[in-house]
Amino acid sequence: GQVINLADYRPTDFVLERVDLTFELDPTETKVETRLIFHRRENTNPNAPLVLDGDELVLSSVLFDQIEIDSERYTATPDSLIIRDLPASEPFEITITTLINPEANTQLMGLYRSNGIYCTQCEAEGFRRITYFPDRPDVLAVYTVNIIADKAANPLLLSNGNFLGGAGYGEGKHFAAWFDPHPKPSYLFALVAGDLGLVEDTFTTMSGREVALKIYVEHGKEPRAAYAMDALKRSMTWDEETFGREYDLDIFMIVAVSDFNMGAMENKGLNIFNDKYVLADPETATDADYANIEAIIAHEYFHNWTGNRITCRDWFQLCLKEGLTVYRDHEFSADQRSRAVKRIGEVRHLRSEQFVEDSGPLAHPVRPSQYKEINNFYTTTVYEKGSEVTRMIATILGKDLFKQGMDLYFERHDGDAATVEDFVQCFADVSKRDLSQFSLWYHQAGTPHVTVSCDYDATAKTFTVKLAQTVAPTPGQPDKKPMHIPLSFALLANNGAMITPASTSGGEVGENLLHLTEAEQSFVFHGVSERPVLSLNRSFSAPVILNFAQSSDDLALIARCESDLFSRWQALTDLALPVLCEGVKQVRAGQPVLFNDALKRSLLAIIADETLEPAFRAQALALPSEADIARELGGDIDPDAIHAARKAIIADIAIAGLDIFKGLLEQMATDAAYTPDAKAAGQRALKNAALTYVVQAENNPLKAAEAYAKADNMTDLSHSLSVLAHHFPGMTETKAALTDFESRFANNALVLDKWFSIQATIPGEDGLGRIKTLMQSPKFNAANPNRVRALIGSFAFSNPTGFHRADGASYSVVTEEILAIDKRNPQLAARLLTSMRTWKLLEPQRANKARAALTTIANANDLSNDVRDIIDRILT
Ligand code: HT7
Ligand code: ZN
Repeated sequence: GQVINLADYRPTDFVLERVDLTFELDPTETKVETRLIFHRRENTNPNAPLVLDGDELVLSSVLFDQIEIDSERYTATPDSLIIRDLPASEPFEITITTLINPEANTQLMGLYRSNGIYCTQCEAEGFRRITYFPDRPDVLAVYTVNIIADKAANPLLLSNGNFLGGAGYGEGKHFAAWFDPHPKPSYLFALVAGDLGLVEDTFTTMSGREVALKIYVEHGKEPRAAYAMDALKRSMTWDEETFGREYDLDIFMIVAVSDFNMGAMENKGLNIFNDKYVLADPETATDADYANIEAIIAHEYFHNWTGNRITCRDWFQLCLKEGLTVYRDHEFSADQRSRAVKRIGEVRHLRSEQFVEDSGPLAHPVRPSQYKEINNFYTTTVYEKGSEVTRMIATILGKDLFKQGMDLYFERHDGDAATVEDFVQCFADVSKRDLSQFSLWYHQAGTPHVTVSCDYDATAKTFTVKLAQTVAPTPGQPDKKPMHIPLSFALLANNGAMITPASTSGGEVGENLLHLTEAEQSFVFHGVSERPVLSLNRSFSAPVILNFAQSSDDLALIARCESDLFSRWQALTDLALPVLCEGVKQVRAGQPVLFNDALKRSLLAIIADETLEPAFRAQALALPSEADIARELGGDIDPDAIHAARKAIIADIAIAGLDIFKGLLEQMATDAAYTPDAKAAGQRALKNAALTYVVQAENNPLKAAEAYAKADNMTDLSHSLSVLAHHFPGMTETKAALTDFESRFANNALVLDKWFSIQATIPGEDGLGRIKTLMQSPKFNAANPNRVRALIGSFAFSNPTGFHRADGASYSVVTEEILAIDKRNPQLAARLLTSMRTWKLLEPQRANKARAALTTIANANDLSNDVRDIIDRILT
């Protein structure tokens, strides 16, 4: 594959004025007629040919101003159509007819069929699989779409924008016409046809316009779309209230399909969703599912302004829409739920995914400057770190200036295909701040490390905080410059009260905010009359790694007293990680796992504190994961030792706190009917966390089996099932529960995914045999991405002891499967392959086995561009 460079960007030679598409739908031979009106851009080469993108296309005909063109005037391959001898200035019309086979489209890019429904996925470069087109995000045009199809099989014919009309069309067929008045890039095009059930509502916008809201799902699933509809209306209200953004068409549609490569897609006026992120009811969806649905419905809706009204000039600017929109959906969820608990979840996710990406072979800047396969850049760096960068702008500027900057962005760039520089300039303009150093966050890959040391001078009453920042080299970026890092802080007195210093020197200090801008910088707080405890990076104001050897006493004080709940959780994590890492050493040395009481005391005090919300206490109980410990260790990883150490430490805490845990099991139980709100979900989370500890203290499946038997919602049911499966695999109670679950939900694909995933993550080397058996099960369906992610993805990403078996056997099986999947769905295969991005950090025996398996992939013939790109980067 060829490298695409940002530096090579230039506008197209031709300006596209309008697009008229006519689809004659057929499962295996769909005819697409594309009428395009162009004119040559001023001051460009008058002889330049028109170069259109294609991907696996079959051309049927090309017309110029409605007359068939001589074959010498154009060159067509499956991947491009080049037309020569075109007018120097006046507009002209090109009509192209292509033939495509939606049924055979297993990549799920372009027009494909999912369970008998025609649907499209055009981002990033899927439109070129439908027709020849200038398929790039800076080509914006107004679209008219005509859809002709068999009426009985496809009563529903949908596309972007507003419905123009429809009628019968010959024998057994009908047609519908749609017009989208908003100029858009091709990646936002969508078409859906088929037979679906409908859930309807309306929304009145802030200016009083009524918008029809329609969610289409498979027949019979309509009741499961009620929560998605509710989340949509709340999102629309929130965007009006928070960002002043009003919806701009008469209709907003969501279609849920069961085969989808990602979560959802923000096509203008016609979002297409993975049904996992639409369908929910208490019997089949967990609290986490509800929260994800709320977040993703919001995310796609928010794209209407950040992505659609203002789109990206080129795919290097992907974070312009994705990072910003993730920031917006994070803020939405924080406002709808508990802000602190939401932040803890975000940071856990950022560290476990993005920090890992940023320190390994796939590290890249939030705004990359080159790529080989754009599909591989829908990463946690672009999305989640991109969101953190936006959050830092908000932190540095403060709420009001941030709002002014966003308003200016919407005003200045509405209708544009914009760049990251355009975005940052809006904030520089409203704040009169020079944001050039800050912009390094977009351009430098790698997570900054900030080393912290403190010194209190009782005589001078000064407290000095010395900070030093470094960013490790990343692929293609050996040397890094110091960044602008906004660190929120508090100084705590021994009684937990906040100390306000008389003055501060050493650099810019805002309200509780240190602006670290130098490689090394000392901030001095004056007039501090007792030695304070420094709480740094409150609410995770900057996505950095702090190297700060705080004493257990100081951490315990923060865990007990900080008013910022995030920092209390962080202090607990900082108490736990050294204990867990030491435990790993002890296991590897064949010693018993022993640790001091500080962690236990702080943890039990927090979970017994009834003034704290249950959801927060549940987060505290979750302790760092095995992946968190591996990251902290940083190399020579032995997943078995990590698992054993963590298990021993949890068992010890479970025994010490058994009475508290048993009390919580009762206190958090309720007879009230299930509701998915954050408060009720928090109580279930704490109850279920307590259950996990109780069964480990008692080393007996009884309580989990009881919980399974009396569960009246999917959160409790799936949690008790995983406790049984993960802690008591093979036992009678576990087998009975797994069989019961399978038969109860045999006809519900999304719930069966949970059944696959729970079993795929049972720790231990038997995991491999288990997933091999499950892959043979008639219920496994390698063509369905959700099922593949539930089984193979869960095993590779979330079962460290099973996947990283010391004999390397799992690597061979998974890599073989990746090669098979690559033939059907390269995007899915490439994503699964990223599970091996940390192979070099494993202890040598496993690392060698991993390298051998990866080399098999690298040596395979006919790899997709997607997998080739990832394997080349992972292996170097
Ligand atoms: N903007 C959407 C990205 C997306 C996508 C990208 C590549 C291949 C398939 C895809 N489906 C959706 C989703 C979003 O971030 O909102
Ligand atoms: Zn998005």
